[in-house]
Amino acid sequence: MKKIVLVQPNCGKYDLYILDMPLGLLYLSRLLIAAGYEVVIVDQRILREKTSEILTKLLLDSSVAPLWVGFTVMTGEPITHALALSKLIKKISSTTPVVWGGIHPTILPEVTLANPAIDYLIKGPGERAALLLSKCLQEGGDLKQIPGLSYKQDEQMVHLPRDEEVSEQELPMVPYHLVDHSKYFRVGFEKKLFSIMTSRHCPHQCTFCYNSSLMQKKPWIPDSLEYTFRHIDFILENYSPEYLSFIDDDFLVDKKRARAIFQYLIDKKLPMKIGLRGVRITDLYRLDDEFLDLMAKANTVHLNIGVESGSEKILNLIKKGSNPSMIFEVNRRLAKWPNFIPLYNFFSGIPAETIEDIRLSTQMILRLVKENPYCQISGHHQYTPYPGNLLFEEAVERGFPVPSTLEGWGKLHFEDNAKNCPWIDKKRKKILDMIYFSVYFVDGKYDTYFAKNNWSLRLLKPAVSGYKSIAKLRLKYLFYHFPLELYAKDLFYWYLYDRKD
Ligand code: B12
Repeated sequence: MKKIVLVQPNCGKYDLYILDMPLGLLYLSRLLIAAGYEVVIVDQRILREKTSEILTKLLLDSSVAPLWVGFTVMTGEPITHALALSKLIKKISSTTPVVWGGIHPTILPEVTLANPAIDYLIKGPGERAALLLSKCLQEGGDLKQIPGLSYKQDEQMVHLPRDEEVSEQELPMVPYHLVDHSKYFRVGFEKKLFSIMTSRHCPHQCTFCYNSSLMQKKPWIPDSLEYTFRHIDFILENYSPEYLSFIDDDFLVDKKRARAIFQYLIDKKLPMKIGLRGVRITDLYRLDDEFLDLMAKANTVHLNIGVESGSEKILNLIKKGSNPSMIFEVNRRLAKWPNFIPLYNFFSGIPAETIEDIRLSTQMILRLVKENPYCQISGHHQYTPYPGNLLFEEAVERGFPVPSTLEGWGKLHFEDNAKNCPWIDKKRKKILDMIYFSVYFVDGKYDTYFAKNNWSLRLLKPAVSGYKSIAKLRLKYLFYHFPLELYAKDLFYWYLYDRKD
């Protein structure tokens, strides 16, 4: 039977701290495997510089040359890596079809397919489409029958409407065995970390999120409880993880359903810890103590919460549905359960934001860590206009230079995108760069994550503790002069990441 190679490209500096399982590729493989195709997943974040060599070997293997090579691609740096590897494939074997899927090709099919290294792309859910495409490429057939497919014909592009979401119950179990799960980690988390998804999409309409885009706008689709329990059991029985990370966009939409899942986990009586990647302040606000108790009993540790801003004006503008007093109240309540580690995410730099709004965010950060010693600030990122959502249109009106090529989209970095936003002047950019760095030092992150299992980082502990007070002062006064630590950071990343590229 034919072989299909699926590639997870590098994501960026993120890969030094977080390597999540490539669920997009694993989900995609289900029907392919059931139909008898051999699927090989190549994860560049793990293989690093060996990736090109391995792809070359796979392409030149004359006994089973791949039927096609697929890439899963998010906007930003993953594009650069996926494109370089796609070009390599075309160079070695110009007849092997290169197929892109995932969020970026879904939202911007035209500019993606315009690149000569890409033959096909699939928009939206890929399971059925990938199987139909494989059959067409192997046996011939009508490409027009493949939902979500975009392809080139007579120098024109054809874009077919995307597939409906497939019900999980109708699909085979995710073939997790295709990856070596011991390689996936989050710095400072339990070693045997496993990702699981139990629902798709989100019922809310935050204007900066892909869920507000016309391409993605879908109702929230939960897996049935029966299927979710079967899915959890399958993972527990085969992989016995020490940590289960629920990557759902919004895990607490349906309180009754979430309660049943927590109760199921409690009944299992396992030491395994739980992390929730998508939790909203508005959901937590309506939970009573009894529910939070249940979550704690289920060993829930990390709650990844998009706070976004400390300014009520900005929260209203981005349609978050929360407000600062709600945020403070939720934080104080969560502090009553020492095993909860709320991870708060912020971002800054949308056109309507003033210095005063930024100050409200940094003041909020300082107050959150003061009122809850267990909470951590995951990051204060720089607003990156990801295409397709409502806020993107506004950024374009305000002069955001929309990249016209795939290479251009690959140059967007959420760490320092302020430089691409014409409404952000030099001084504000310096402030945002400083905040981006300082927030990593205002909480217990260094001790609990970075220095936990690393003796060389433990040696730096006195310096890091000393810097904590400076970081807090920087945030309090938005003091951005003498940015010596930023030079040190650049050197650190150059040594660990850029040097190797
Ligand atoms: C896990 C995750 C990550 C992981 C890495 C993901 C990975 N593959 O390893 C990490 C933590 C590194 C990460 C980082 C970031 N992420 Co992220 N992440 C996610 C998350 C929560 C889940 C992805 C996932 O596994 N989904 C489950 C699978 C089953 O769904 P899927 O990927 O869509 O796959 C289906 C289809 O798309 C298609 N498909 C997918 N790949 C392919 C390939 C082929 C060939 C084909 C045919 C089809 C196909 O078929 C699949 C099955 O139906 C999504 C949100 C979400 N719910 O998707 C955000 C999301 C992808 N992330 C997002 C963002 C913005 C980021 C960050 C910038 C956030 C930040 N500030 O931290 C960084 C950026 C990293 C970078 N340098 O670019 C945005 C992407 C927006 C965009 N336009 O790209 C999303 C959509 C979240 C959001 N709400 O906006 N992320």
